[in-house]
Amino acid sequence: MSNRTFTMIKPDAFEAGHTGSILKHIEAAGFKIIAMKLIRLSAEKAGEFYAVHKERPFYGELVSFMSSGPIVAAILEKENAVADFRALIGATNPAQAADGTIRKLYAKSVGENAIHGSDSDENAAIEGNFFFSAFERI
Ligand code: 3AN
Repeated sequence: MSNRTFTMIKPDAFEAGHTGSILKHIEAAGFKIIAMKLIRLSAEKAGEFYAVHKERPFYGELVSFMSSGPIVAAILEKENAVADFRALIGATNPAQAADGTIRKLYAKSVGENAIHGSDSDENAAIEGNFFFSAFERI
């Protein structure tokens, strides 16, 4: 069980002005912010981040969406962080997300789904390292 996960508030939620509400939701659930930055990914960087999905039919759409505007990237800390954060954000498809989850509240569609949460301890470490160097974390 690891105590850290990685998240991104995606371009749809940032553009709609939901960043503050989403961060409030995350902190209220007991997650501590360890690192955070507002950044815009190039298509190349977004493609690199989502390289595991390269063969999926939605890869091109995903890369172009994730580079379409600013995102907020952050490393979060809490006991059982990965699983608890996945529960907090809800299902990938907001139509299937449980009431009260971040995706149920703020996501528009399966593609533009407001927020990312790492799906394993291993990926949480890889994704956090993709965005942050050691001196950028508290
Ligand atoms: P999750 O983010 O819930 O772990 P994954 O890993 O299956 O979901 O997919 C990664 C990202 O790819 C999702 N957050 C979503 O933005 C996008 N995505 C997943 N499935 C689809 C789809 N059917 N059509 C368009 N985009 C999708």
